[in-house]
Amino acid sequence: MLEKLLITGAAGGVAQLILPHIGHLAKTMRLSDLIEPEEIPEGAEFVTCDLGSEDDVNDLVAGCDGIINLGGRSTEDSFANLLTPNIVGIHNLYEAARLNGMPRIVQASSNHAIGFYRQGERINAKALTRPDSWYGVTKVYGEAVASMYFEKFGQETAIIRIGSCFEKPLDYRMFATWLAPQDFASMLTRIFEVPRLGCPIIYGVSNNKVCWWDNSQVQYLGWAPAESSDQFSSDLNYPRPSADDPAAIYHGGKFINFPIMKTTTER
Ligand code: NAI
Ligand code: 15L
Repeated sequence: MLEKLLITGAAGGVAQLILPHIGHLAKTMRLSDLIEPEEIPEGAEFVTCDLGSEDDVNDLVAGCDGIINLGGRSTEDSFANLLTPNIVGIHNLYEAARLNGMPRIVQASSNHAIGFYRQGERINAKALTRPDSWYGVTKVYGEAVASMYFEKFGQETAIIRIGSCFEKPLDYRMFATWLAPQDFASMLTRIFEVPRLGCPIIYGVSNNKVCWWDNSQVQYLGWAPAESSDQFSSDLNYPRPSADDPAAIYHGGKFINFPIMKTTTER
């Protein structure tokens, strides 16, 4: 059991879904975000922290022996808006970890790091990245930073290419990409239990009937998802996307067609 587990992005959707299932991981929890979460488990502390502030992130990480990093922009945006949370923030987190005893890190990567693969292709952890958006590029960067800190310093990270972690699938494509919050929680349990983690890439997906991702490279974790999106097939009658819709062609679905977004601060 960990002494103190840090969870960034604690006010976000994924954190709020998994928190009820991961109380057993640590004696105490330190939650952090830009904004206060709706639910804070009893006994947990909350610290407001912008991942873009190197000093604040260093203070945040100090004293923690495990980190689940869920904070950041979680969808496509302009490069300017992605830069601080997803690029600078990752730098700050890994530097803070290096300077504070190298707690094991869980890094929330995304299927959008490999979004340009076609749905007919089943890929494993060795597949080259094929990001489908600037957001996906920031996730590839996060994976690269994790790899560099492992090779250089032995910093362990579980890189999770999360599919779609919601209470239930929200559209037709998510029947293939859905990750049940309970399965994410059981994966986290194994990640913090295994004596040696290394720096594996794990596809965060439940035991869905249709699935494009192969986790055979991480069998050593002893994780097997128990849930399946099939349980919703009689209730959720989402229309099947037409054959020329990216949601029917690519792993990353609609992200493939997102335009390059600009903010007023960019030309
Ligand atoms: P979310 O958008 O609901 O939560 C992200 C949280 O990060 C927010 O509460 C936000 O306030 C916080 N945040 C943003 N900028 C920050 C900054 N500069 N400093 C500190 N905190 C900041 O996202 P969600 O769905 O909870 O996702 C969590 C993580 O998992 C994200 O990294 C996302 O990219 C990743 N992910 C999620 C998937 C999903 O199905 N929900 C799929 C693939 C990846
Ligand atoms: C993600 O990376 C996003 O954070 C989430 O909101 C969903 O869009 C998910 O991917 C998905 O591909 O369904």
